[in-house]
Amino acid sequence: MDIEKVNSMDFGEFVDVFGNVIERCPLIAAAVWSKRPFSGLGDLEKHFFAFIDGLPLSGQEGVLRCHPELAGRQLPWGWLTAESQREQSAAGLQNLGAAERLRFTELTAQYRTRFGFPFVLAVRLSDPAAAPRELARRLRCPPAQELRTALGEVKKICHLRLADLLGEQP
Ligand code: 2AL
Repeated sequence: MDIEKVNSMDFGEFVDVFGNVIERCPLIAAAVWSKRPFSGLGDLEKHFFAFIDGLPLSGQEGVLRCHPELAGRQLPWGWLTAESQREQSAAGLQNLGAAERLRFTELTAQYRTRFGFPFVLAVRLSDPAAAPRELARRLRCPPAQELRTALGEVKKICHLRLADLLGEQP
């Protein structure tokens, strides 16, 4: 799909196509539609990112809370969005050994308790061995810093999903 096609979309089509580039946040796509025309992928994603950056803290935490937990076990496919399902499956977290999986699940629970939102990582840019290490490292970060890191991961996921939709190299 090229950018002319994107610019020609009516509101409903745009939200249908881009409604999940930020996980479970079609409202953001609904707002971004007003910013067209877009000159390309970079311009389009800039508006998604600006919307997130402009949210109050409660809204930014809300965006993070819309993400499913990363699963180090057999995934409950039913409640994952198609994009999330593909990404988590490709990440191979379910291939972790039993002890690593248990540790990963424990750490994700600790992370949610500490920060109040789920651990978010752009898993397509990571590998199964790196994800638990990254989780353990980020668990020790100060909350304000971790919020910025987590939103950065949301933006990476958004970039990859937009690149897929536009048929571009990420
Ligand atoms: C996800 C997801 O659904 N896709 C991805 O790359 N990361 N979720 C998460 N909690 O990090």
